[in-house]
Amino acid sequence: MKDEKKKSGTNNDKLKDLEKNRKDGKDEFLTTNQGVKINDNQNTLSAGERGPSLLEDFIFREKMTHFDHERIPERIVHPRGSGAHGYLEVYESMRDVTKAGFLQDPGKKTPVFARFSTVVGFRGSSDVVRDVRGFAVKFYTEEGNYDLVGNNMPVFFIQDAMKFPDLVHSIKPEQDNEMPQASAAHDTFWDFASLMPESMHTLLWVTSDRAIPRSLRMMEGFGVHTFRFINEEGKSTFVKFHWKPKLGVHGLLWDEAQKISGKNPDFHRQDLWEAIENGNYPEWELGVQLIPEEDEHKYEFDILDPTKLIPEELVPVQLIGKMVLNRNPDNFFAETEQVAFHPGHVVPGIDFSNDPLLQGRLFSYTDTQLIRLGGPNFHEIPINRPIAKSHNNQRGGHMRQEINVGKTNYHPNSLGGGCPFQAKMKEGGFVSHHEKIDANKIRTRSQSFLDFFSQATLFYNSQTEVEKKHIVDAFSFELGKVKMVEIRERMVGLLTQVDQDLAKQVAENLGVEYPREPEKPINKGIPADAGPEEFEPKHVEQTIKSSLPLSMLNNLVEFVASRTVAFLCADEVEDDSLNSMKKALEKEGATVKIVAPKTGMLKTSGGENVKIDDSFLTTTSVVFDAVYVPGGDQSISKLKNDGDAIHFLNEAYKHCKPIGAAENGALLESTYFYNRLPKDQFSKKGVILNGDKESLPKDFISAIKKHRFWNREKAENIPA
Ligand code: HDD
Repeated sequence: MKDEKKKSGTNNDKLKDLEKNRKDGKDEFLTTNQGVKINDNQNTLSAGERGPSLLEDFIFREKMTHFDHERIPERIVHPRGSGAHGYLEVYESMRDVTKAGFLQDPGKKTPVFARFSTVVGFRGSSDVVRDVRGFAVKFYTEEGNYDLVGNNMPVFFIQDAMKFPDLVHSIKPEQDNEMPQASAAHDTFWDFASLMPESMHTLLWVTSDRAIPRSLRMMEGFGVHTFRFINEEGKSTFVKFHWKPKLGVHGLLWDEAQKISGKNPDFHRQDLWEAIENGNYPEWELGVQLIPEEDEHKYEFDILDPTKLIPEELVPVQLIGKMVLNRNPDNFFAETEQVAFHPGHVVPGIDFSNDPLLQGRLFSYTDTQLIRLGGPNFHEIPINRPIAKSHNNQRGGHMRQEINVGKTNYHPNSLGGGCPFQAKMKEGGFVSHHEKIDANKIRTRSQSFLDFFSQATLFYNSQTEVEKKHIVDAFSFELGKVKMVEIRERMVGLLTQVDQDLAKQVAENLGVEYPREPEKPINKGIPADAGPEEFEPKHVEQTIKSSLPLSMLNNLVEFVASRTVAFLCADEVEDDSLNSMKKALEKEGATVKIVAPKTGMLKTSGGENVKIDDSFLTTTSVVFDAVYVPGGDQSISKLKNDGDAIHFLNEAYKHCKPIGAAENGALLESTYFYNRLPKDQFSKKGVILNGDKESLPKDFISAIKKHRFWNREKAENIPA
């Protein structure tokens, strides 16, 4: 079954291309790398039974040497990631604005490999930390590889690549003691941030629940920078790229995320892998915001500034295709680890803008692959090689795979018939956009980049009250971990520039003084010889005060498929209430897991044997989307005496998850919330009790579609 699923994705040119490198040891002899069959893989060659090992043991030496060299340096940022294969299918031709071949024909499918990542944590850290998520897609187009190397947030911390090493040094574990792991909640990061007011907009995104996604399948992606589309006539149109997930954007709660980190640090990786294995293929629509060149200076922000987004109310997102991920990699290292992305991998029809962050990135990515993958031939690694033909005069270098024939490795040549030829533009040769530049060489920041706060305010204003509260909590947590009071105070000072209430609440939680007069922001990022007024941050009047797509909760997508529901059971669980709910949920595509006091099998009241998926020791409420308690007096009375079962329900309640129970919720009577909640409030708060075989599953499914019942958050103060 699984193999069939995997093969369903092989119908694409890149997967066929990878086929020649796939190796399967099934029914084969064990050999050395030189192909010599191995007779004994357990014992080293030694002088006598109890004597020393012999140096001549080439089999042992080869095995051990390879093992000693199995690791490569992890990515300096985005080291922990998960990848998958799939395709992009275009809805409509984009011919008017771009000549990019893969965007010309409706229905055209282009193979892709996508990799999602956290930024800060090491390769072995948890998936569910508060962080930006990388969202990188490699398109294997017929005109060469195109990489869209984006994030799940549309803005970035800094405006100029010159500051990137400082940003990353500050947010990574501190240099003296290498703590903390996978977290921005420490002094060096907030010291940097408090001196870098341009970070404010991105910090609002990072303190929102966008930074703790429920699933990699449930987050948006953004190209961040403004790029250019170029059409056949050479006309340029500015473009911003978006990925919109079919399942909508959903977050975890912070308390939940921290607990999942302990219980299942592979939470996102596993969710992506299982969704694909089970045929719930993740999908995103590719969207573009198109900005005619004439409109470059039309907005109150600079479209070259990567700390700004273009509100969708000003430039709507046009959906031009969909990406479906339908096949897991065969080998994590060969594919997900060795894939090398680069924003500079573009194809004719796509070009760069002068965004100073993007310009710096164009240098960094090849440079980093040289150290990470060990030399200049990383483009030959199967996952990186294009399906388009590639020929040039580059030769040699570590681990060269191609055997270039003939005499010539230079251009121009006559001995090789002048091959390979340069391609004219009409033959598909890449020609950079003819942008006129006539300028002095200077190091400065454009005046149009100096509004650091207005879009942070726009983002905050666009959130629901629940989302605002989570932002306050996140700032309070992050800054609460900062030891230097001055840093906390500086951050509160900066928050006053965004929203007074936000600043006040954070100040209160931190126990620092709330400045009566909003503090003048500190701007340390300017040249020493510039006049200070010149670089004073500005607040620019915004065209819109709030933007609907910026809130996750205002854009809820209701679905059940691939959500996981825990069934709390013990022996003598009642067959009917277990099976009818299970059937109803599975029909909707949900995954049901039987959770019981022990693992193994349990016996239903009807004498059936049911496999237990997890015990209270091996799982916890935080990894589920909803909980159901089937009926059966014996089963319920056993669970009533099990503190873990009661904690499971209390915690699910605290995290606002739907809870269903047969037989009027007898087990729930033992929870903290049951008697504190007026009975007529139950269903409004997502606790579904009353109902028969038909209505109970129906109501429970409707509750699951809502995902969470925010009306209970904090209100009942659950001690779980
Ligand atoms: Fe970067 C990796 C996304 C700014 C330098 N970056 C990397 C990855 C993603 C991004 C998704 C992981 C790719 C993968 O899965 O292998 N980076 C971004 C975005 C940025 C950004 C959306 C801002 C808009 N990055 C940025 C700057 C620089 C870099 C300003 C340096 C000037 N990024 C790198 C890097 C990495 C990288 C050091 C580390 C591993 C790699 O490239 O392959 O070169």
